[in-house]
Amino acid sequence: MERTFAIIKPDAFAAGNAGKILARIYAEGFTVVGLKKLYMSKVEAEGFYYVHKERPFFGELTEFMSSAPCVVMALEAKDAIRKWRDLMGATNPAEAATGTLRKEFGTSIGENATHGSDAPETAAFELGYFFNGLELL
Ligand code: 3AN
Repeated sequence: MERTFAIIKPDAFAAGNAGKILARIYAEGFTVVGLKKLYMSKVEAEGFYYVHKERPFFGELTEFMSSAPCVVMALEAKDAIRKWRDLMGATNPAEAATGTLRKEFGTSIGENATHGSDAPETAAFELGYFFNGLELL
């Protein structure tokens, strides 16, 4: 079993799509180990996306992620990191495959409904950034 970190981003949460996304998560066989709504500050968003700090969209990305509440989750499954990224689809919703979450709920490359860790090291960092050990029992 593997754990990954996921976000229902501010666009999807504000649009009322959290329930539909959670239904897909359960239908695909993930165990929801941790789940909470939070309203990230700009500084918290900058810390979370630290690896992207040199990218041209860093300001836009962290503004967006701190613009409204989101839902953060710890998901468990066999091969959870890949499985969740497959379910999300391509970063750009316009290029995401039919049936993926970003295709269905995303509206642009920035406002793309969901986030997922891209490797075991980033999953460990991201899970620890938003959850403490007791919250993931
Ligand atoms: P992914 O989330 O699919 O791993 P990355 O790592 O390329 O994608 O991008 C990190 C975050 O930055 C994503 N959440 C995405 O929404 C955002 N992002 C990527 N490219 C752009 C862009 N050109 N403009 C605005 N936001 C972007």
